[in-house]
Amino acid sequence: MNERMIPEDQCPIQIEDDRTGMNVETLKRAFADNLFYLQGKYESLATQDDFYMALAYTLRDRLLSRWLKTLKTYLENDVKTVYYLSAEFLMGRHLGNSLINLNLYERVRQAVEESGLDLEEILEHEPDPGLGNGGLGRLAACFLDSLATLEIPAVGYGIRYEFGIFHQIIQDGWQAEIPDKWLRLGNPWEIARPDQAAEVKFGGHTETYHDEKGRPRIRWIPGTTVMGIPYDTPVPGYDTNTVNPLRLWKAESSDDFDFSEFNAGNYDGAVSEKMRSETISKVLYPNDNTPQGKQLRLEQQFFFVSCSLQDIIRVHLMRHKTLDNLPETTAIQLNDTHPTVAIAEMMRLLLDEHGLDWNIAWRITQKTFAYTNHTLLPEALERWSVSLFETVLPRHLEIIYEINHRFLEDVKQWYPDDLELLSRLSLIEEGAEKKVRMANLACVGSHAINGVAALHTELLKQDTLQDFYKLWPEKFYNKTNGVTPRRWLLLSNPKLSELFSRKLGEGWLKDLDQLRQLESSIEDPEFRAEWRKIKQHNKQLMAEYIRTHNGLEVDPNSLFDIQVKRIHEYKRQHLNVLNIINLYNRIKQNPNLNIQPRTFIFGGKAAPGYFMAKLIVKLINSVAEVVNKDPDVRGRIKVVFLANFNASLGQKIYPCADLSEQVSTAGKEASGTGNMKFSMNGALTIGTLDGANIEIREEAGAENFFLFGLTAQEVAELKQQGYKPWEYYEQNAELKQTIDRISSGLFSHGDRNLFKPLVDSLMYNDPYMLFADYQAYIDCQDQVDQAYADQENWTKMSIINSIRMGKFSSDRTIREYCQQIWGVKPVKVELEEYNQALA
Ligand code: T68
Repeated sequence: MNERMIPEDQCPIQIEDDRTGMNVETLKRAFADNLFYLQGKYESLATQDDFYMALAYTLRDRLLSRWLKTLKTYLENDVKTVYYLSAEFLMGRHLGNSLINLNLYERVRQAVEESGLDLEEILEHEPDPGLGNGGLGRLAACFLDSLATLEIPAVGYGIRYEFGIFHQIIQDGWQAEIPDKWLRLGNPWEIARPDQAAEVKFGGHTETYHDEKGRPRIRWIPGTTVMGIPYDTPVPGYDTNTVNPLRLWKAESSDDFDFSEFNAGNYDGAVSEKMRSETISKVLYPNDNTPQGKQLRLEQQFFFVSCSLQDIIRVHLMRHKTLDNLPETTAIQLNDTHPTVAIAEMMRLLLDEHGLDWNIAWRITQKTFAYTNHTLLPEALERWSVSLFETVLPRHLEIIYEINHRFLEDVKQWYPDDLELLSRLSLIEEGAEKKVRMANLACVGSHAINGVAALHTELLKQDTLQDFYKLWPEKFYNKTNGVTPRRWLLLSNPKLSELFSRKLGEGWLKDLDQLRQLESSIEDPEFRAEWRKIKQHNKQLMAEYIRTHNGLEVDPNSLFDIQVKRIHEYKRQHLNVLNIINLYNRIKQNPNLNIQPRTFIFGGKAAPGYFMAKLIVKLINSVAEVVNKDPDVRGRIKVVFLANFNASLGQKIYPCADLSEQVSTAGKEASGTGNMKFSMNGALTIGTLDGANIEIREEAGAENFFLFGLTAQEVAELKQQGYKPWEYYEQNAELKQTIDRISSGLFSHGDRNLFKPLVDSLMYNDPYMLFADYQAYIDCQDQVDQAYADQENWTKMSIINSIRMGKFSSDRTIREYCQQIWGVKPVKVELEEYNQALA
């Protein structure tokens, strides 16, 4: 029969279409087709990179029907949407995640195998998109996964950095940085949407004029304009049809190049403006927890904020005639203060571009925005110099002054006579150089303010943001962080996940509390044996990784003691090192010392301009060099630094840990999220009462957690009294010996100066109180050693840690944001019938 004659209601859509089909045969065909037509390669000449690209396109095709249907559903139903504004998204590799979330892992493995290839090897060829520094960027990525999984209409907005976080290599023990060319192969996951470009203004000046009704208005005459081109990446939920967009903006010049210059023969001048515009989205600033007050950074922040707000308003106006009801369709979350200029930009758009009056515009703004704080370190709070602000964003500075004026007038009414309070609350910091306080702007312009763990929120209320808490206690919320169990268990630890699913079915993946049903298995020796076998398997994989990457043999039966996170003094990697040196000293004094063999593993990047952090990297590697080759140690302790810690390396590390090091000075780590990933994968924690450690210990039970150190309050009190680190050194023989060994040049080929800055900082200042916590930490490590000797009991504690971590699924966190802050509800996405049949 001729196909054209079939009536439309019996549409002959090829159910097993090469772009949607989910069976092995179709997947194989699609893979071969993409290799030929998109990569332009014969199989015989294709590289692993080509195979990766072909497979990525195969998966992207299967996301597209869901993605477009999701968008259509949202538009048709005029749903309230969450817009998550973040300067960073550390998404991790997409391919494995898409396989998991579309439930295609096994079928694609088979299809690839039948094509004569190895899926695991292909997965390793995806560049890890490193568009973030650490916890804050990765949190944004976990949130997007949970939002899609919970079927919440949501868009992530950020910057499409051409270079992400640098690639770290170790040379002679030092960190060296290499640019991250993650777009080198092309990016198969993104779709450019130049038709939805936005124009962003910079610099220039403002002027007053009168509108058609004779009202005075302000106009911004910019010095330059830049185009923002959106690139969309699909974010699929797990086991649902929802696919939300991550929309990242690339900066391009608004004119191709200057033809008059070009025609006059000035070729360089003709392209220079274009190059300057494109610099804006060129590179991610590699600092975590320390702001860089550079003009380009402010330009980056404003660039993506302005593009995103124009986009949000455009979409709202497609369905509504007015912006008065914006808060009913729109919730905007500010991921730290990095996007906080959005409050001024929203006011500018409403006032200057859409002609609203101040009071209405301000009500809309406050009801739309919410702010998450991620740090307690005072030096990490962003403050922009007023003069820089005036140069880059003259109109926004005027608006901020006006917000401040009106706000301080209110405060004067509520608290007459308190001038100190007024100066602390002001959006402008007075002094030699005036500064705009971004956290204050975020607090004033938002209806909700949250910390990321219970202790952190308490400290914000009592300390960092206490004045705002006094004004508006009802604005404050705690939202303890979480991580997605899809990436951090199912994808990272397939063997453990298989065990969970065999015992419980697959419900735990969307309801992590279900793992608690395994409490009854803890006493089952067979279950424990299986648990140990899985951990052993994961440790073996890591031992192989270390052999290939570090050229070092480690014993998979030794205790894997791991600290991976950004290198920062407050995170105290050097406290961990002091314990290693102390243990080394003890072994040297008694070569027959009876200890459990341990492998100390470190990983993490130091900000390139952070001297002390880089010196800590060097110290770790220098101690490793001495310890690893000393015959007296006889392999009982080994020290490993894994270069270039990132999301994909994390997926290999968390599952193999026995012990997770979470040793920050109490009151300094806002939450931590690595602590959650380790615990879920069955590591025990040695940690302080800091950030989310406190809540992890509550869930796991105090008896299953190695606690040490001062509390946040004790830290504050000791500082108040006058902390004298040298007294600890003088009174503690082991500590003295440890420090003296560093100073003696033992770890620096006799160079007594190399580590002097680090030693001096500890001896005479010790801002993070390593010496005060030293003995407690050493004693606690001795307890770990003894506990590990009893393998049956250790296994019980490991199981308990893992199965009681339900609270730390980012699904729980996102549900709380949805209900308490955003007021958004799930929206079901139904696929067309012919696609449903495929699922
Ligand atoms: C982290 N912050 C917190 N900041 O340190 C961590 N900062 O406790 C918390 O768990 C995590 O956020 C998620 O809430 C960061 O990662 C940065 O990376 C950063 C980047 C730029 C400027 C300042």
